Amino acid sequence: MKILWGGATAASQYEGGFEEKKGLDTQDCRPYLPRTSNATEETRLLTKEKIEEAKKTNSNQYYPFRNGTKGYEHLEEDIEYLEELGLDIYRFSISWARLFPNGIDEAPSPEGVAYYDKVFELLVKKKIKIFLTLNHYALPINLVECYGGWKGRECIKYFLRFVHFVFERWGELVDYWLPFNEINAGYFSPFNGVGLLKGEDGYNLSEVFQALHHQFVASAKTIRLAKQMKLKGKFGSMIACFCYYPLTSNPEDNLKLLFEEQMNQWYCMDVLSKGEYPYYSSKFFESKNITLNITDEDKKVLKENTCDFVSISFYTSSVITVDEAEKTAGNLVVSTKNPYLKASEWGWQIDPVGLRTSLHRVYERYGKPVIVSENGLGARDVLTEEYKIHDSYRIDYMKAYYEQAQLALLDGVPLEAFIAWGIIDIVSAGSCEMDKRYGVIYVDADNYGNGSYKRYKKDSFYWYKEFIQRHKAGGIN
Ligand code: BGP
Repeated sequence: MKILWGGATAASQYEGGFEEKKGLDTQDCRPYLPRTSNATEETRLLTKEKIEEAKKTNSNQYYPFRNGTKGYEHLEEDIEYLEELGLDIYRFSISWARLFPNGIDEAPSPEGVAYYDKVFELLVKKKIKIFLTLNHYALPINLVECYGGWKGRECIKYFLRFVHFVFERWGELVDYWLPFNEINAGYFSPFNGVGLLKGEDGYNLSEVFQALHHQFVASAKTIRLAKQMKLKGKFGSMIACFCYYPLTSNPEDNLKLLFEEQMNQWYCMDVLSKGEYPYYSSKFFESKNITLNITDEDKKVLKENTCDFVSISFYTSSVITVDEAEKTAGNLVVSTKNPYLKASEWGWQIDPVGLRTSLHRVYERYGKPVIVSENGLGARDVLTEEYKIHDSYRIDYMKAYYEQAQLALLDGVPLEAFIAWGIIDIVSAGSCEMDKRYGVIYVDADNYGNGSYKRYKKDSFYWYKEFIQRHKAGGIN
């Protein structure tokens, strides 16, 4: 078995093209705030007032997701870079608000349809396989205002309308489908994940879990629709995966780890993969006074439409302790520092071996093919006067993680694809910065949207290209 090597972007972080009759979505309302210790938190916790500000035409905030990295304008050139890299597979997402600006529109916007027609046409022409994320965080803001985001059951109906159109138009062209990006983010980052606004007392957990329930049902109904329409692609679920370690051998650390891992990491995938709520969820709901509206029809649709493959984003691992300990940042979460690991400038602890362990854990738990749908190093790159980017740190990172992924395959984990995150530089989902770059292709833009937006190949571009070629020729590198 050979791993498909890929690269990914997400519509809100990459496309831009805000003026092209696209509807306003949740990501378009997040301003860039210069980073202080809590700036990233600030920008992820949107309130009604902040949305009002974002809707003003004369707001003096800069909203970076409205520009992305101007993929809308650079599409053909970018896909040529992907072809030159030799990518087997490209993961991208469709912007719901580009197709259905208000989320509830009867018919899609012709401009949006024309843009995605072009994306699919180019990828098919270049023979690059397609991994399509139907919803990568961004939700039309109208659905937040009318229904409170995914806590409103109505979102299921409108999501299915959007999905039905995508299936009819491009359904035959997609190899792998993902209804929701990092679905567990709905729990630890409710604005990003399920479009909930933060009230004065924070988030109401019943609403958070009701919203997640609606996404589970939407995901299962998406799979049911695909079966009815006899689509050929495989359907997956995806979580942000962390590989938890207890800080010490104190049994209390280990027990706490078990509970954190269940609710933070496995919960959503347990539902989507096994088709029912896991045994541990009732006790958790009871302890937090969470009440949910789950109908018999919901239960049936979940049971009958589980996913075909499981996928993870893996950047960093987490450490759990019942005691006070030094903290560091992670993918939309805060974790305890691991004394054995180095971290990126953004505090994300680098743990390639943790990836191998996690691939085992995921396969052993679900017994389904596995995909790494995101991995990469967010780093500050320098464009030299000769227009070069010497990112040896990124090459080291990629080598280390890719080696562990291949070892997991040799161990027997059916790893079908490994997809490098942000293959072309894009705006950071967590911190809204341009400075935090993942790409092997550099985009000349800064945190405030200044720059030529020209593309340049980084040293890692040449490294990845050779790696893929070696892999095509002989399997394991
Ligand atoms: C995941 C998201 C991506 C992405 C990545 C890196 O949570 O699915 O959208 O951006 O993490 O995170 P960041 O951009 O915050 O560095």
